Amino acid sequence: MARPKIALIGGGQIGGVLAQLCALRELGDVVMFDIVENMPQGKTLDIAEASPVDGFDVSVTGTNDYKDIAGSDVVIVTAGLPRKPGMSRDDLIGVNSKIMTSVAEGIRENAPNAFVIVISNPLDAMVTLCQKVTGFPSERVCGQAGVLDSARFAAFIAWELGVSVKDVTAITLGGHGDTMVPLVRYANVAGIPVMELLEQKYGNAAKAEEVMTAMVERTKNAGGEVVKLLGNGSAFYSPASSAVAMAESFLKDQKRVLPTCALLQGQYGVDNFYVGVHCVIGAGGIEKIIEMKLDAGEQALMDNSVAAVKELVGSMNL
Ligand code: A3D
Repeated sequence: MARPKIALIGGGQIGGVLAQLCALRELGDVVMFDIVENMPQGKTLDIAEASPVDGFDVSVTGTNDYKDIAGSDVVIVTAGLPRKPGMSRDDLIGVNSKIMTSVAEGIRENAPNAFVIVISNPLDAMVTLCQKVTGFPSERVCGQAGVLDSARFAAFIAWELGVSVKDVTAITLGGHGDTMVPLVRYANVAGIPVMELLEQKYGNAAKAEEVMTAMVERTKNAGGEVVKLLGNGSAFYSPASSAVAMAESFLKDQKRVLPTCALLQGQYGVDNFYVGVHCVIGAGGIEKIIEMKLDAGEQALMDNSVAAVKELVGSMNL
């Protein structure tokens, strides 16, 4: 049986880590496309030459020709500019919309059956544009943001409580911006509510609340924290890992429940907008959108986040 084929559109910081992770996990043959001549060929040659050391039997190649992505099962899009210190993700919308339009046309013409995962920012707008231009069914076009935002929230909780990251479940819903919604009530360690553990640690509810609020704020600003420290460019290891988890769930039909930017059709009272929600990802793509029961406070935060997404997407005049 032929190996699956994974196309990476954009061979920059995230694209490079994506290629290496896909190869190390032998998820399939990797083709990296970029408009910069020779760069994707050079980057993938470098990764491929490590194959005898790392022991992966997949091909990793680079190209400047969309024809080479033909037959791809999965396409992961990182083409576009990253933000610089002081910029918001939304500041990228003008330049990245143009790039996304050309990328989506390339995917539509050359990989019409692929499952597409968008990472380019501003995420909620770029995935909307990608789906519009490709015309693919919404179960085959989604965005990566929630896996990463939730991973960041989980990491902060694990570090605070001194427990394994493997035992922490943390959920972030909504848009991939300042209004994202880390769900405190659902955060748990091996089934135990995080608030309960914080209260045990600090001996009083007020301090537990204060510590949780700080972790929620850090989660919302986590992308910016990395941008500021790097000084040039944005996070790239963790976004790549997050998208690979989504691609793997699709390719292996794992049916993982992952926070995903998906097209809502009535869920959470939202019609026809891409928003971060829990989804089942399997061989059918976005096989199911799970609507969680939110309390009034959580729903208000979700509404606020959805309003921000609507304003952002509306500014593209699609
Ligand atoms: P970078 O290292 O600049 O790579 C982007 C690549 O896109 C470059 O190699 C460009 O040559 C290439 N490119 C530009 N125009 C085109 C085009 N028309 N066709 C194909 N390729 C093109 O950036 P990066 O890898 O650090 O980030 C990529 C994107 O992901 C940016 O928009 C970031 O803001 C975004 N990002 C998203 C997240 C999420 O969690 C959603 C996290 C971090 C970064």
